[in-house]
Amino acid sequence: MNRFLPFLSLIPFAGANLDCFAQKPTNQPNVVFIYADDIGYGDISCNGSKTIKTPNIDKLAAQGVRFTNMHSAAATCTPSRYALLTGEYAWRREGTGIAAGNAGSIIRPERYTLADVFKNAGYQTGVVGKWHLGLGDQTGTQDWNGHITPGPSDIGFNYSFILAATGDRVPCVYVENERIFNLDPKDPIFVDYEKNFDGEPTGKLNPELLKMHPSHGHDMSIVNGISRIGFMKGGKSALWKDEEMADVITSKAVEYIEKNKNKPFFLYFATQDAHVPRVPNPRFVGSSGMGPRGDAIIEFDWSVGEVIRTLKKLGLEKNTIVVLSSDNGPVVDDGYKDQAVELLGNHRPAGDFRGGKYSSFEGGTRVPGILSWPGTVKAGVSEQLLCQVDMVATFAEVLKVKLPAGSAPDSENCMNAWLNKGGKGREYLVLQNVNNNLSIESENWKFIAPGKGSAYSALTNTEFGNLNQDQLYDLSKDIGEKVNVAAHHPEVVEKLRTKLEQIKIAK
Ligand code: NG6
Ligand code: CA
Repeated sequence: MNRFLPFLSLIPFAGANLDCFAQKPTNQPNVVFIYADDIGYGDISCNGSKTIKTPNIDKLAAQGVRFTNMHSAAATCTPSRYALLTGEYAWRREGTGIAAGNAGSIIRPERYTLADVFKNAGYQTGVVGKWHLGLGDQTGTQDWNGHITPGPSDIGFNYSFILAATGDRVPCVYVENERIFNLDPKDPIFVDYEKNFDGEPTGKLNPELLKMHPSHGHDMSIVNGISRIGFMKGGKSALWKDEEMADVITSKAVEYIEKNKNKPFFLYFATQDAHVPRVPNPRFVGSSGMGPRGDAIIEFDWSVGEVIRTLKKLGLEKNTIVVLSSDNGPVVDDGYKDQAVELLGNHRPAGDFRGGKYSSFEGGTRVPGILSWPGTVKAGVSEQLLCQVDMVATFAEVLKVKLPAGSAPDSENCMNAWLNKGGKGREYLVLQNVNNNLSIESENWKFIAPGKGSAYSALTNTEFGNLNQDQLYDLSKDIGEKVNVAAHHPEVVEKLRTKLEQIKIAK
């Protein structure tokens, strides 16, 4: 029998085999995940913003599925990103709170990640933009002038071009494949989160050197006329210019797509817009009429447009899934005097939701959510309860990758909801605010467990949602979480409290 096989394969299947080479099999779509920073549900026009216009995002939503109940797993960046990449709720792990710029790698090399799912399916995997998950082995011990390891390559990414942490934290440099980009070895870089370096100016002592002033915090080392969190010196040729950041990372994302156009690829493109400091490129300044925050959202929309334009140009549009979301809800004053408060006008960054970044209320985690896969995913709007923590299990299902035992413990396969095939989203979802207080949602009920921490921050003008008593909201009638109905529905409170306790001890 065997001796006929070579002959057989040449004749009847020859055409099919050639097709296979000409086109990637459709079970290997490219995936681009665009992750905004601090952009709220109500900041984009397809979600109802009348003030800020986001035509590129709107187009993506119109050709795909727009989710109205998509959540980041937490109301701040690091735990949301941790959950996204590992499929594990961050509150299960110590050390997953908002990371300092010199934090060690929070996701350890042995961890199975979203990038590994793609790698196991034979994909190229790249990350471009904001990282904020720590680098190197331990806090403060990185070799910033050498190989900063472990890093993204140890958790599944075979290309990385990232900000070490965030725009407002030192070191203010890009890191490409775990080495500082454009670093002159004759001008090494030094980083410290406890004390300043002798003779180096700070925002606190030298406000005359600043082009943007802090409103709270952010008064340490000055880079590009903006004072940051943490101290650094040296590395002059490597220092970023905030005005160019969107251009730099968008061009790296575009380059990555172009380079990998003939292979299946996964690109995690995490923009810095609209996190502080908000310093959009001069060509966007004034475009929103709302100051730097609005302009940064328009700049983000431009980045989205560049990615889509590139996919179209390369003929990859139909074979690429684009997912867009944000790492937490919006905040207006997050530490710089950038006129975001004064120029807000009628704009409502969180839409109809209460609270925002840092908060247990919906504004903290209910974020923009869009998935587009032209020709495969039917356009529409989905109200299913979804969370980014499910990307690991969901994309493992899309790609038919088997997850190793024990990996991604909180990630649920919601493929038929994400691909708008009529599938259900989550039955239960646990969410985390800035104080690590937990809430649980199910079937339009939202239970916020009693927790410590202040109810309100005057600095950021945010309601955190902390209270030392039960809170229950009926989201089917009260999307703005105005009326605490815990006393009227003790059975729902007990059911959700019990479920939350079970989820906490499980895994
Ligand atoms: C806060 C910062 C805020 C922002 C946030 C993290 C101060 C006063 N505030 O501590 O500006 O950086 O951390 O944001 O320092 S996140 O989106 O990366 O989680
Ligand atoms: Ca964020």
